[in-house]
Amino acid sequence: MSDHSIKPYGKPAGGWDSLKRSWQALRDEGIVTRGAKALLRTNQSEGFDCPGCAWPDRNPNSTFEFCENGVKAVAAEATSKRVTHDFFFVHTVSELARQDDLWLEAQGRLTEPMRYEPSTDRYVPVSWDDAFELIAERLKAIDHPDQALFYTSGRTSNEAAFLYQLFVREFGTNNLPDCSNMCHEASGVAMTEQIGSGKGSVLLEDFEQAEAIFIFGQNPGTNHPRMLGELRSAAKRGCRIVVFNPLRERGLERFANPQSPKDMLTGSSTPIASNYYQLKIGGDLAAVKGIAKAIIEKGDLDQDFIDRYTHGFESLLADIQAESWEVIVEQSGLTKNEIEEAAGIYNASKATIFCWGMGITQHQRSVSTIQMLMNCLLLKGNIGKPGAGPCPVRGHSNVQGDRTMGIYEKPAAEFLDRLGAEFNFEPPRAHGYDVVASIEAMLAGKAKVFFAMGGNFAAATPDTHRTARALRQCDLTVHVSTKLNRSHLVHGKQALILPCLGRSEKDIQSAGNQAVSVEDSMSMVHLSSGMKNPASPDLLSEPAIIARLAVAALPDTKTPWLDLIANYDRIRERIAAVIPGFENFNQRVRVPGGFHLYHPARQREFPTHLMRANFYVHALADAALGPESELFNLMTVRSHDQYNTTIYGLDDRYRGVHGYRRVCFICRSDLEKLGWEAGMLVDITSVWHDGDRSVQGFMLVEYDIPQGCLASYFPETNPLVPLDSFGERSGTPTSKSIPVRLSRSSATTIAS
Ligand SMILES: Nc1nc2c(c(=O)[nH]1)N[C@H]1C(S)=C(S)[C@@H](COP(=O)(O)OP(=O)(O)OC[C@H]3O[C@@H](n4cnc5c(=O)[nH]c(N)nc54)[C@H](O)[C@@H]3O)O[C@H]1N2
Ligand SMILES: Nc1nc2c(c(=O)[nH]1)N[C@H]1C(S)=C(S)[C@@H](COP(=O)(O)OP(=O)(O)OC[C@H]3O[C@@H](n4cnc5c(=O)[nH]c(N)nc54)[C@H](O)[C@@H]3O)O[C@H]1N2
Ligand SMILES: [Mo]
Repeated sequence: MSDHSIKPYGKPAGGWDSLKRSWQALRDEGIVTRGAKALLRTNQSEGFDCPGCAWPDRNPNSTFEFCENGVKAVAAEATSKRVTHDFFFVHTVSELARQDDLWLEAQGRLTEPMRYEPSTDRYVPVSWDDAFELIAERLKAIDHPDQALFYTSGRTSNEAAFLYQLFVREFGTNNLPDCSNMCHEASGVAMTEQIGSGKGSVLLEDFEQAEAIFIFGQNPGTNHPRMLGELRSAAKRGCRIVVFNPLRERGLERFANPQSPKDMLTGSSTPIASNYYQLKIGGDLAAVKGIAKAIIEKGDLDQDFIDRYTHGFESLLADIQAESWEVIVEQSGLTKNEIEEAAGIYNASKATIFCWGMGITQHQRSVSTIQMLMNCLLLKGNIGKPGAGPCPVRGHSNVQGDRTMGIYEKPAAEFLDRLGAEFNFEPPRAHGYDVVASIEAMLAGKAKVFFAMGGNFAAATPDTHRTARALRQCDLTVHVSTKLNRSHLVHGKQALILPCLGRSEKDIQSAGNQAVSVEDSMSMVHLSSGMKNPASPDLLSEPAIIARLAVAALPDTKTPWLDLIANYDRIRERIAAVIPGFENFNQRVRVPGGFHLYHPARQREFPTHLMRANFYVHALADAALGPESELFNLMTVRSHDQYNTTIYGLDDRYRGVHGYRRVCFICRSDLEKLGWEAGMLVDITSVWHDGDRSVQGFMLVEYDIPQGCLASYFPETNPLVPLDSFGERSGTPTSKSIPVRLSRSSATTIAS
């Protein structure tokens, strides 16, 4: 059990503590032997894809790749604990709603379909057929298909995602909000305009050849621990690793590889970052523009690449030359020397990878920032050559694949043409709602049925109280889920919980055991087949849930739904017919390790309107918060013991926090300025045009973070993110830059 303490972590990331914590996760879930066996089959050519992050597998035939947080994700799914109808009989929904997210998660796997019964405020058992009938009825009762919303979280397999979007479009809407809208949306928008593809172009082998790797706004030690293995090897061979992050993240400083016998037995470890730049929150646009300026002023451009492959260089040049260093320094929070030093490393490297995560994508100007990152890469021809290119590091294990399969509220016309031709229907053409627009539509009474394929919409989204009001106004909310979560308790007038199989479980359909496929962050597509017995005999697979719902809800469908799910090869044949790049899908996906989806930029092809890579000019706007402001800028991040809204424990080991989640990281000089002490409890209030929003009783933790910047955990701080504060053109909630003020809390104890 965790103690309650704050003590800086002096050890490298990884190491024995990582093994200890993994063992504890297995023990807590009561699965020491079974879980360990399941893990050995994670990310193997014959096993299942780790439900953790989207970082690619090194070698599908090698011994298993250990990852502490992968163990936690698998253990959470493989748990021996169960939520049965007895559980729901004992607890009313109002009672459950008073429990915290850690408790909800700890109750175990959902086991049978449940329907909310308002007269007793309880979930009661319902048969699968009745559940599908109820959804079909509610869908028929709305005036227009656009009054229904169909959310997806990125664990959904390619096969399930493809069927899901097909069902939704046959039903008649493009309302397919998904977790991407809150995640890497800006990367897709920015890169599609610039290089004609929204995906990263690098492969793992590029990490072996890069001379420099720049990491912007990403915390791989916690969120992509297997990436540290690549960074360790790169650092060992002299590759420069340059980090831009307001926080000192332990995993980016030093790493002891739990898979290296030498590291483990001798206690040795490897420094990761060669240079660490603690810029201001949201300072990246200015910092990267500064790097571009320094390169243009003093460095070597790849003029041949610029002439042959790009468009817009002259305008970029003029804009960057005119930019003032004072503004760059002011807005980035870095000195000119620091920026020039980073530019010097970039300039000297013949092959550079830029990685980025949520620290870049969850801001108002994320699209501009990513386009500036891409400008910088293009200036030196760092794309389409070994060891170089953009690497947006995706989150959920199949979030990239879900988009490829058509989970998108703004589908391309060609995609709809092909889908309609293959399935003999006329898909709707009007764009649908993204996540924020979905919440607004529910609030305005324009959307009345909310269906979620996975995820935890009520907790992951911004403006928690408003979102709750939105969901409660719905006629029906439905969640296809593996574990109990907040979204089951913040429900519509009618509500269903539909429990499904997890990745690690056998999926048996009439043609036998089925495998699904996923696409990782580097566009590798491979099979995933579970081998554990399902958590309950009453679970259905996600594809089966969609197919049976489609049969109930689409009386005129010409799609042979039940035939498709009898054997998932049939779904893959249809995917091959509709989605370019999936030709011979069934054969290619069975090659161990799968196959790589063609990425045009690797061949220096840029399918934009001019068939060239585009430079984009972005002015530095005035700083959102001036130096004299009383307000702080708050970023909401993940702790080491959580998977998004799934809370595994109360520790954030690498940041030295044990036993608490309601903490707020602040620097020494801000504490002194306020005359406050670490350990004091504060309320955090976000200040926005439509009024204040507050969360109470957060403990101040002194941390190495720039002045004026604060950090706290998500989802506890989601009530602070205003619904209409989202990224330009990405629509992504600005959960990494919330203007807040702190005040002494009237709370006397900190909630754990
Ligand atoms: N164990 C575990 N693994 C996960 C997840 C999880 O919750 N737990 N979530 C998955 C998902 S869906 C995703 S999207 C990824 C998320 O993985 P990350 O992108 O690493 O997400 P965050 O924890 O939000 O951390 C973002 C980092 O950005 C920094 N940052 C914040 N604001 C700024 C800024 O303005 N500029 C810069 N340069 N840095 C900034 C923060 O200090 C932090 O280090 O991880 C995936 N993997
Ligand atoms: N303030 C703030 N908010 C954020 C973020 C942030 O950094 N700060 N990050 C954003 C990001 S990057 C993301 S991706 C979103 C995440 O948003 P979501 O994807 O909606 O949330 P998760 O917490 O990943 O969803 C967890 C739930 O998924 C269900 N689940 C797990 N496995 C499966 C499965 O195999 N099938 C099905 N059907 N269900 C399953 C379980 O019931 C579990 O409770 O949150 C966003 N919200
Ligand atoms: Mo994400």
